[in-house]
Amino acid sequence: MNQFSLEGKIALVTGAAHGIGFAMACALAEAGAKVVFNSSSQHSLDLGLAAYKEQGIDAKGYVCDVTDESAVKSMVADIEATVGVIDILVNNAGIIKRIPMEEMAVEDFRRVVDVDLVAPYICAKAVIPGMIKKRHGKIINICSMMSELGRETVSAYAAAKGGLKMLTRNICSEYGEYNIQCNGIGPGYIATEQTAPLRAIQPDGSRHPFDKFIISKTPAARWGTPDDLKGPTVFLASDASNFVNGHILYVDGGILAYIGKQPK
Ligand code: NAP
Ligand code: GCO
Repeated sequence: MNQFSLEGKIALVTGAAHGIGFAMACALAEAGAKVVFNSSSQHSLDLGLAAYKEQGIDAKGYVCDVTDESAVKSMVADIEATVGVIDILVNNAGIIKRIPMEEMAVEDFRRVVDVDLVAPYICAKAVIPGMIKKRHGKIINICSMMSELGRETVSAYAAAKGGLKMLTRNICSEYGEYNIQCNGIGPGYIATEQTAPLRAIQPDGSRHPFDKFIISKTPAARWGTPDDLKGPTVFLASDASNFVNGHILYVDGGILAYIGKQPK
């Protein structure tokens, strides 16, 4: 028996038209799962559907704002009616606003917390009843380096991703007895749209100072790619992790283990 097989499983990956979510959803499909995803707009959904098709994956997509509880409930009800009860939820949709805390509007802070923390709660709440009935479920919350570390300008994001780490442990605590495992993945610095501003080539053609900073802070000496998240996602979605619960798996090229490059 292949403990990593996801044959017959149904996976909902939020915000998976592109970036990390897309790579994780492709990995789940490659392991045998039926993939369902959502986007925040029709335009992004259409691009996502075309991208899955190009990979030979028959994914089902919805336009759904994950912060809207009634929209999430309708999406989950439709998935259950047309595809089946969800076995795997990956809470991936997320945003960041890089603004010094004293300049940030409270509405911006609230929006980040809404998308990055409240929405994973809304989505988990919507799928847990089906998982309880099935006595099987895997919930994977996409956390961050900022679940452990702070840095200038990302107060709301760090607060939300730190909260998401604790929501992960709480879902594990509350629903572990129903054979539901809730774990987190904490990606390091991954080259996607979200981090593009931190890697932008400077007007004089040089690399962004933050880009150099990240390389020096990462023992692997590179940015991660969305594909680096594929194996960890399949592991946490599969029977191979049935006794792994409430854990955050950091996939960071070693950032959290490292004090940084010593001066020469
Ligand atoms: P990305 O390319 O910007 O993708 C973010 C996704 O979230 C998009 O698909 C977007 O939908 C979706 N989304 C945002 N707000 C939404 C809403 N209200 N409703 C529904 N969907 C929404 O970012 P990424 O780098 O792949 O990040 C994915 C996740 O990993 C995020 O949670 C992020 O915080 C986390 N993360 C990223 C890194 C990194 O270095 N890149 C590191 C650690 C953690 P659309 O399809 O409409 O665009
Ligand atoms: C930032 C980055 C991070 C990463 C990631 C780190 O501005 O510091 O965007 O937040 O996206 O979440 O794990």
